[in-house]
Amino acid sequence: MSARLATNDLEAFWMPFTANRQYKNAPRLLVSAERTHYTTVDGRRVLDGTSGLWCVNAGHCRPKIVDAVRKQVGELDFAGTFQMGHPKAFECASKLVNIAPPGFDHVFFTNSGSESVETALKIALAYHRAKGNGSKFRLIGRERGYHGVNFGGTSVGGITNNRKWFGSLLSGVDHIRHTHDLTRNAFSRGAPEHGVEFADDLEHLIALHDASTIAAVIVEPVACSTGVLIPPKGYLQRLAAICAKNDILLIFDEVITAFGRLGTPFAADYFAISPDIITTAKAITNGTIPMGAVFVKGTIYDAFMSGPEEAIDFFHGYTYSGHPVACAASIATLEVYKEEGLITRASELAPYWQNAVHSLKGLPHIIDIRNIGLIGAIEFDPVPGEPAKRAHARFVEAFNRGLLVRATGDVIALSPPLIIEKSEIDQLFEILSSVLKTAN
Ligand code: PXG
Repeated sequence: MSARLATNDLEAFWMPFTANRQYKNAPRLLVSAERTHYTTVDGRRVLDGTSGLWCVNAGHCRPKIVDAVRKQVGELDFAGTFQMGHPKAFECASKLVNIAPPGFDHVFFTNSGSESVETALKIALAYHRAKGNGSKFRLIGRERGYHGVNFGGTSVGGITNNRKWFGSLLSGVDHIRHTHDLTRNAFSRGAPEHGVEFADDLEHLIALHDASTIAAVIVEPVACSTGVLIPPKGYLQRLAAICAKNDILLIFDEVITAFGRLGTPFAADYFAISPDIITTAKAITNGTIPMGAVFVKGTIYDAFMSGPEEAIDFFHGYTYSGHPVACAASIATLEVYKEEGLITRASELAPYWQNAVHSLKGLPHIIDIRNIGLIGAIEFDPVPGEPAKRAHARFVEAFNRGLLVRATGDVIALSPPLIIEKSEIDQLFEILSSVLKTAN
């Protein structure tokens, strides 16, 4: 352990989603970053194959964003947005709706993906009530879905470990099945052929609960945290049609897919689907400052504007909704995305990326490879009785060899910054294949 580490006790920080004791026995510490690379505490350069945690889409420490943050924090460090305002929040919201899919002309600011999800669920419930449909109270999620860690998101989420510790969660929640079907779809390139009928699960829940009790369905267009599940062809379209027919709001949780991950501004654009609400966070500020935003259509916003003008229209908000520094970071981020064509760059790189990801086929223990946009996933057969061990070992070894990947269950997920060059994609897969060849 370096002298610098020895003087810093690692105990105090209870790390999130981490095996704390294992980590603290053999820590991995990052001390700086630039563009596509991190530097470790011992001075090694590590290629960032995950854009931090799926958020640093323009690459690290981009001067325009850094300068905007520096300037803002010295000019207006904080101003609330409850019955008050500051120009950057309005400017940021306007710029965001300018790149949003058609009809999404309003933005509610939050500070994270989890808060965006809570906000979206509350908007859905309150919307129906405002329209006189207060009996629509049920929220439908999907198995293996990840919608953050607060109680609403945990309730509609579908990852067993994230749920089972936390009691009864929200009432009035049900789930449709996930779409992962390796028997029919293993090694699909892009969207898998089979599984459109999984969307019909929603019809079954409507038959069970009645549409008059269902407020909203929330799904990730591409379910990333659970190990990258790509929607089967036609699946999202069918889900959207069932929602529209039954006055059920469709919420796309785009915390990962928004801002260019698939090569379009939003996944809604990529799949040519118009949901009712879109949740975002992460790349909205390029990961620089915590921020989230919920995009809604005018029809939803207007439903809240029907009471007396002096009455608060939505009893919800955060101290830091529209924080000036976050807004400055987001405005600068959107400029960088625009100047460098990053919102669509993944579509240019996608064919090259797809070939690179699938070139790993045949290496030991790989049971599936998946890709879409600038996302890739490699699934391993689990070590019997020790789920997640295989992917974790590969993650550690890749880090030791200069590559950051994300291990989740028995899947390694890849999502590099959208500025990555083809030569760096080659490097990424050279390191990864050398790891996969040798690991047990
Ligand atoms: N919704 C989705 C779809 C997400 O992916 C959240 C909500 C919650 O966002 P916050 O900002 O509250 O964490 C997420 C977050 C991973 C990983 O490696 C994914 C997330 C977070 C951390 C790690 O898969 N997604």
